[in-house]
Amino acid sequence: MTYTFPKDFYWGSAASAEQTEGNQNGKKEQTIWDYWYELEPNRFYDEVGPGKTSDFYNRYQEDIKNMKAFGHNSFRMSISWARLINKDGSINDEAVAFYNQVIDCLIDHDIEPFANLFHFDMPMYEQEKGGFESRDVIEDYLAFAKTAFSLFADRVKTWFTFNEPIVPVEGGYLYDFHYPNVVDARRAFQVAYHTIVAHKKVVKHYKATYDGQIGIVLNLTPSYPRSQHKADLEASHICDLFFNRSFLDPVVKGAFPQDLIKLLDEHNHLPDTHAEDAELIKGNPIDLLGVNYYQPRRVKAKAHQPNPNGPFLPDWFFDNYEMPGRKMNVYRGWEIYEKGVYDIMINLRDNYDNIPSFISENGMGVQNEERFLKDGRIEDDYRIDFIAGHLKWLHKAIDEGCDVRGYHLWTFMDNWSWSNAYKNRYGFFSVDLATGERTAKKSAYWFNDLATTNELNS
Ligand code: BGP
Repeated sequence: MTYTFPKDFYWGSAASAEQTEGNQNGKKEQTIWDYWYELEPNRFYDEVGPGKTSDFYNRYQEDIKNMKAFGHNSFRMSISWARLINKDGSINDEAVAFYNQVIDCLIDHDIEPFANLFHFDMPMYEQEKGGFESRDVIEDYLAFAKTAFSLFADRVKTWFTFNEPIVPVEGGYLYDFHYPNVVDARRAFQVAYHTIVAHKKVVKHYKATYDGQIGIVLNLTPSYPRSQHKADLEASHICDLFFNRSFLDPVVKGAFPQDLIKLLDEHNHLPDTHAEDAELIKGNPIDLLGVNYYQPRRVKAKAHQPNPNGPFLPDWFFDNYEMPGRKMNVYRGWEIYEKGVYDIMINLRDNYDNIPSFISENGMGVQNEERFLKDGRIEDDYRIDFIAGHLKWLHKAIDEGCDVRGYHLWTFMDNWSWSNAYKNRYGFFSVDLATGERTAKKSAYWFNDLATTNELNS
């Protein structure tokens, strides 16, 4: 069967600054990752930190050439705040030169640059002020965004304020997998709230000043209940409120879900707000939503009542559910549920005004991928099946009227991934970490056919 995708569909991949550039390359301030790795290297897989990346900083020309040779018409990068803005607030000219070269190189290769302003990489000098717990940091982020726009928006026409903004909230303030390793829901909700205010301020400024498109990238994990029983449905509803709608509703609809406000109020966990925020949040909608989708969440009613004296956490209200027979990516331990992309898009069509969107990350992480090496190339048929499976459902969503503009894989070449370092490989290209040599996997060739014909044959 042949599935034809809309004309001008974005085909490409995504990456982020901290995960690819190499923190030792060029002048750059420390991020929370650089700092945390120095502090606790044992919290990182194999004790590998952000100094050992795929070295995009020095090899971007080769990588962009490969992107072109393998079907990319677009690529999402991120601009590192800690690289662009020095601790004293001045602009780092070396960073300006680097990002100019990367952007120009992409354009020379007919690849549309998508630029994201924040991908988990808070500068340490901002974290010392409290990170997004502090309102002052919102203003600093706005200043950074203004600088990035003034330098690059003449050529970059698609911008994102944040990648998966809920992840630093979960990792840094609820579940201890990002610095500053706080476990405190009140502080977490304050960070989330300020992130949304920061997003809105940047969108407002961009729209008043530039003519491109601006959006945000959210990891939408549809929440499926174990059964249709009331308690399971309620558990799933609350999970959805916390992990999807907390960001999706304000950025698209301009309002937090009433049920979420009520719940936080009942538990005395509403964040501090300023009166002028209401107007800002109500307005300033995005133009384009990036959807990162890896796996669904399956939940059930809580088996035991939480200890009312224990720390308040979203999972007071639901338990995770391991559905028997679910399909797994056994190489990463995540569920594979291709129909999830369809459910997300139908929800956006029906409940979010059919906001223009695209899949900004989807991908299959594989541990010890060398085991699939054959004659010098990784034969990643499982990744081809994974992408094709999701694309079929995406195609069905498009057929049914969803405004889906593209598909980006996570990621172009195997890269360093936060505290998981190089545990899970996701790329179209493998990278020899000793020599830096890149080798296209089988999926890269397959993707090239798909992207250049705009047709999936499967
Ligand atoms: C996404 C992030 C990426 C990347 C990916 C893979 O949530 O946006 O930055 O890290 O997850 O994650 P992991 O390596 O943990 O499997």
